Amino acid sequence: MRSPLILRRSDKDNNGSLINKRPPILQDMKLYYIATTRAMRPRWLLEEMGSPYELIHVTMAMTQQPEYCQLHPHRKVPVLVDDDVTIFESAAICAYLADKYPEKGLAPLPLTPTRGYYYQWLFYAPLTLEPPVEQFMFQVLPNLPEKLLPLKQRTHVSQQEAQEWFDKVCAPLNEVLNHQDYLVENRFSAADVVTGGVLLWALRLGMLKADNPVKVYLTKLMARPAFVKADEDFYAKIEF
Ligand SMILES: N[C@@H](CCC(=O)N[C@@H](CS)C(=O)NCC(=O)O)C(=O)O
Repeated sequence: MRSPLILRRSDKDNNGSLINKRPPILQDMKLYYIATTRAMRPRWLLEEMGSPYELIHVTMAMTQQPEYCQLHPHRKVPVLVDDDVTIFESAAICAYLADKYPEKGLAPLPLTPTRGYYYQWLFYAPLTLEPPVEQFMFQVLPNLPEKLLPLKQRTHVSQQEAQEWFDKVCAPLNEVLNHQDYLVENRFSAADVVTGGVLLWALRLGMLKADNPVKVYLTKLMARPAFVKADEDFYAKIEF
């Protein structure tokens, strides 16, 4: 299996420094996808970029095929295949896409102070905001298939504890969004897509109870045409 990010030989000049040989071609992109999952997040970002990509609908059964292991070591979605690069982890895919197409303006430039805040929220979403949402989900959807988390390990946090935990990790977001529309310098970025994807789960699980800045923020994100497109099959029947 290829490592997540491999530079091609042609990407380096004789001194070993990175050069941009040719503009990347978006048609090469393939997103391995199951509706309602975290795969919606990179799909939303691809829609924001407005360029063609191929959505490969897989089922949980298809991820059990031996070949799928070459795409994802834990047989999960999403996976992005971009020419000779294969990447898993939804937030990493979003970061990769935003950097690959800087002209789309979905990430602040590297080595700028703004980039630091962008990283902060990009990592906050899957590492700090999502865990209580996942725990809550395991309580309300106890039959959810998750290969890496056996049922017996899902019950250590009650629904109420997960809610309280979530409210706590939402507080810094409410603080920032109280005076700006987007997380990073008030400009829409891939960090909003990843955060919005987590908050979307929270909303649909009934965890966003108060009419606070986070809820207003999510409502605005959900009105974006790219979001609407990426969310179109939310009510599709999922095959396991
Ligand atoms: N941290 C990973 C999590 C990937 C993940 O757990 N994907 C879920 C769908 S949201 C999956 O494929 N679950 C199938 C299973 O575990 O059987 C990411 O953000 O991409």
